[in-house]
Amino acid sequence: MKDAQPRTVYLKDYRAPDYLVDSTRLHFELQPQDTLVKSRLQIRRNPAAETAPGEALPPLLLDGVDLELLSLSIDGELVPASRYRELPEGLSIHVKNPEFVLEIHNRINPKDNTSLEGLYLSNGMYCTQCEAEGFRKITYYPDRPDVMSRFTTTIVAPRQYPVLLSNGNQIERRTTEDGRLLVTWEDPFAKPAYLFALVAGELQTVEDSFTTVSGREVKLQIFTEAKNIRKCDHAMRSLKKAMRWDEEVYGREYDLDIFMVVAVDHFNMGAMENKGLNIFNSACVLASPETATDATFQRIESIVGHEYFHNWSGNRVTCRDWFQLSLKEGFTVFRDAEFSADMNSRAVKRIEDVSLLRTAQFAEDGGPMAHPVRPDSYMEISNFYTLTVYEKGAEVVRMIHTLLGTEGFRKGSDLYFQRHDGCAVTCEDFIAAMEDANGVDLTQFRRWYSQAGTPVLEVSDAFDAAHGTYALTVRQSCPATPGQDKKLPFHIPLAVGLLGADGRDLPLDPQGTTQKVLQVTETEQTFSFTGLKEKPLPSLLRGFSAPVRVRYGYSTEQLLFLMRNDSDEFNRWDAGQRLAFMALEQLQKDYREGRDLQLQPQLVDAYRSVLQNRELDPALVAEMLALPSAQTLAEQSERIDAEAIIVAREFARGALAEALKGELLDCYRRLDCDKPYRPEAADIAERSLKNTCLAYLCVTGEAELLALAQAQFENAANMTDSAAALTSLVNHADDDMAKPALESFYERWQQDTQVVELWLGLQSTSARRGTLEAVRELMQHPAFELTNPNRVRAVIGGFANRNFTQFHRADGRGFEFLAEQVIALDKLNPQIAARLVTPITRWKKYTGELGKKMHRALQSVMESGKLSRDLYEVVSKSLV
Ligand code: 0A1
Ligand code: ZN
Repeated sequence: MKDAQPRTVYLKDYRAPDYLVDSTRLHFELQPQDTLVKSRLQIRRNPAAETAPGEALPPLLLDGVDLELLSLSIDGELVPASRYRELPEGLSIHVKNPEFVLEIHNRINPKDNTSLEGLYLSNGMYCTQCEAEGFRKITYYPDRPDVMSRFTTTIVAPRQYPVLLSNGNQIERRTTEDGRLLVTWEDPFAKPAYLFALVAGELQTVEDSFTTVSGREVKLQIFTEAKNIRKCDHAMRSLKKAMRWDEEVYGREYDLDIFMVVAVDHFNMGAMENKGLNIFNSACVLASPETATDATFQRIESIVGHEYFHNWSGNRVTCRDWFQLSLKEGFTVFRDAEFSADMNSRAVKRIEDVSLLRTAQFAEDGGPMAHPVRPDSYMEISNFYTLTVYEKGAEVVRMIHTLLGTEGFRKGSDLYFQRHDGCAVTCEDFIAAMEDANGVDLTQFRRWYSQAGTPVLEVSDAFDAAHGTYALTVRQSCPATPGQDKKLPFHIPLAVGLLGADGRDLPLDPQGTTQKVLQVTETEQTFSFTGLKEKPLPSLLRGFSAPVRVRYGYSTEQLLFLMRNDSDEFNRWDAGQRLAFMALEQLQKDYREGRDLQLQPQLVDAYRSVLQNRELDPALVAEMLALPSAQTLAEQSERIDAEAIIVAREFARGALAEALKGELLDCYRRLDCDKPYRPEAADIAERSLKNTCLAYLCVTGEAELLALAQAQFENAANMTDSAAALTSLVNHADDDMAKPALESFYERWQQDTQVVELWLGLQSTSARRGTLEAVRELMQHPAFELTNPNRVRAVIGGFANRNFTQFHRADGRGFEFLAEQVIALDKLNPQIAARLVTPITRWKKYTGELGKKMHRALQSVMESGKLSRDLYEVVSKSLV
């Protein structure tokens, strides 16, 4: 292979393609190390290309990586070597006519392809991953999303592969003269190469059907290895729900006669929306009550929805170039979040999403890889499948929804789909459709797409008792990010309510409205409310109406009041988080200054009343009882003092557990019942609260309480309860108790891929001392495989991302370990290596020796030799 060179691609350099491909005919003869690919492309000069008329025809540029070129012909004649050039990552072909047929034969090696891009083997099954730039690892092609073509695909394979799949409809299936199976698929919709897919294997299928709103019957199929066939029901149910929801909420109907989903064990991401043939990481589609937790059930529902929704937001209307990635991803994440909110508890879904955004996306936005929702440059596009593009992108779409209202937003999305169906477009086109359908001006709002960084709102207020007016003053700012020193003010929808002394929402106008969305557009702005008899307490950024930080000098009493009374459930939770954050800050300070630690009694009382509140949704209670994670505390600190964070948080958890033991036990006992398992919101909520109580109880380390976990572990009839109990034992019981539990769990589940992954993750995230050594040992376990991203994420990712305590051990060994693994992985799978390195790229924010050790570990990666383009981009940008 020719090594990928560092290069930077800029949005400003975008040019329309010189040539279009009207049809693409592919022919595969599958062999593990020697797959033959023949492609026949009907090519034509792009009338919209930007070269002047009369100019000579430009060369045809094709992308190609890790390919062996066998032959090249144009209109039936072999192209002589003098008419084309091999480039480091493709071909440049001299062109004589504005229209021609190009035929290419090349060879690839799926078996040795550990990058999991292009065509590869996973447990003996062939599968593909082409987004973003994987198709170029299959054959030479203009591998860019604005080249859309009609694909016909023939697959020829030995008879051990009875299932041969590709996009669209199957139009031919026969045995060849030499006894192989030949199947042809035709996709009637033009699509970019990144949506191409091929699967071949010995697979079983679960079938169902869905009748669309206009009465068309669609065949639904989920393909997996035989052993997983009983784990497909939940995904199938989720798929049908998603199909109905998209018809009802967006008026979008499915467009092919068949929709297929395939589960594969080796996959870099969660899943992929290939037209009519979604390919899923098996962890994101397979579930049964005995083997999957509630969290997994919910994740599957949302990912199945996400990929299905892409059929319109991504496939029918796709991206012009990869800088527009959030066009499809931000919009589709917003769609899947609303779907999940409609299927489950809206408030809890919002809390989970905002927690992720605040910990991980805010950290990204404040780190060395910060970039706008629509980046302006990249070295390797795979590095931009980020929380910013996905989650912040979804928040940006949500803000448009908030600004336009449900109906206005629907008018906008209808116009967007109508205008751009079958086209490759930009974020600008999306906003323009929203504007045009509603007669609004979103000029300033567009800055959310071009400016990086998390804005800060500083809010202050004043009450004029004589006139009954209340003034809220909002100042916005946004920290500098790489390449962007100064920012212009954003257009921020700030949802607010005002609480009276009785805890009720005050009317904000004569109509009695109790919540308003303030349009914050200037650096400093004052909003007035009239007709008030008393100074109200503001409830700010309700429902997290914008991805910003809000600063307002709430007192402890005011936060307690909001926690009890706010009509906005999200803000009730958020008040609790702020309160806990203040308490934890104080503890950190006390620890640093050598004082005795003591938890604020008000916090304990607040948690007690939450725990005893039988009116709240138990899932919300569970969320409210959870202290902000160490990661969240780190993100919110100006400089991260890892040791102080760990000590403060552990102390607070211990103090809460001790003080609330009785109430926790009552609650645990009340909810600990034998119900048949259903992954429904109400039951999930109860299990969530019960297991939150159990976790606190085990923090005490008391034998009787650990015995509860032991008993739950032994008797659990579902994986949620079993895994929760085992987690508590692993974190808090001594070896005599924890080890046998871990062993028996493995013994029982060793044949189950998904449960083994859970088992690995549960150990790598253990807060006990010695986890690093245990992790090194786990890497020697037969269940570990460096070429399987799920195993890598469970063991190495779990340790580096979800084990703050042990990863940040004072001797820096955690960082050294990560650096070592990243270096090794880069040779196998650059995408995974580049993602995995993230925790040590944030070295600048750490105080003292730890920051230095982290920096040294990162440097060791850079100095280890030649890095992939993926890893090079992340490491080089983080060292400056
Ligand atoms: N479009 C997919 C995400 C995806 C991106 C890249 C992949 O391979 C490198 C795989 C999947 C989604 O949003 O679900
Ligand atoms: Zn997506």
